[in-house]
Amino acid sequence: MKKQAIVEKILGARLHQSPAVQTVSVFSPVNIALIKYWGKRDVELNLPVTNSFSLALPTWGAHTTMTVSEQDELILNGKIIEQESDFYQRASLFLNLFRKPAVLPLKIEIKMNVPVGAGLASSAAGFSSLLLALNELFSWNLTRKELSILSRLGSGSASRSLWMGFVEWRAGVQADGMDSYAEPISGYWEDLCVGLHIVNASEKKLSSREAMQRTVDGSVLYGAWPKKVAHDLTMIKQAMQMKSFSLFGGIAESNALTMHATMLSAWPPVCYFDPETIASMKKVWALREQGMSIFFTQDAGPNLKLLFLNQDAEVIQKEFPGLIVIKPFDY
Ligand code: 2P0
Repeated sequence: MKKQAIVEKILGARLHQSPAVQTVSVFSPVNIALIKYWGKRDVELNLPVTNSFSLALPTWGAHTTMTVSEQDELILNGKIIEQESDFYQRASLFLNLFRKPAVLPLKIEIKMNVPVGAGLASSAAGFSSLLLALNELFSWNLTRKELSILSRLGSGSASRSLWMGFVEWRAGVQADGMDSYAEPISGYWEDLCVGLHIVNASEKKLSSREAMQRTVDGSVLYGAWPKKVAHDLTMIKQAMQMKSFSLFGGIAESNALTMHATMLSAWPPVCYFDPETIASMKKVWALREQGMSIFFTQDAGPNLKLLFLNQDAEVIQKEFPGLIVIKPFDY
């Protein structure tokens, strides 16, 4: 198994250490991709076809407590997760990579303050928090780069959830993915706001993992995606450095729409738009026509993340009742 080989390569003899403490608590933020990760060059190792670029939401994410216990137990927002569920299975497979030679029973309590499985990056925060917790429990002292590589084995986007602010995950070229990890990108943007516009908080029916693969396998438009990402990545970093918000927001929105276009052209088609998603997009476009600087991005779910500057926050909150306004650099 390729994943196990990576874990052994990075942890070496540390893999057989006993826990240094009995319980730890950690936090990982969710990260919103502005230039998306969509498509894998290696499915088992979650190695991406392209780089991606994200922004962390500092106080939103997974608060995870891990305790050495009598038996495995996974509790999400106060609810015991059944062993048969996809989430339990994925988490368990991930944890077992690090529990050698025998499985050390763990009680894991995750408190997630964003809706789970609704395209709000809960898996990124969840898996990175599991790895951060293991790192502390066993006192492995892993570097951020190593944490990023290992979090990726749980969920690709988790590789970006180890920093605040802007982050770029480099696709890398090596077959073992030792050069595929994320790094922080300097750029402080005090006025930048992200608005979580939740139109439907229920769990999606089609996982992003499956949707991504279906797109790579069957979308005639997917061939254009890597070129689009390369262009958008260069441009958005320039826009960030120049603090040109209209350029920045426009690139993010265009990148998200192009990703969804590749999904729509897959067969069977993948569609994460609800009627309310489209209505909200149209509202954003209408506001722009009226001169307001507002853009959106959308992931593998019907909810929108609005991008705007602090000076417009009050007006935008009135236009989108219930909007959760987050200042990514105010922490
Ligand atoms: C992203 N998404 O860049 C993109 C945009 C969804 C849309 O990363 O299979 O849960 O675990 O590597 O990380 C969601 O995919 O997928 C995702 P796996 P993941 O945020």
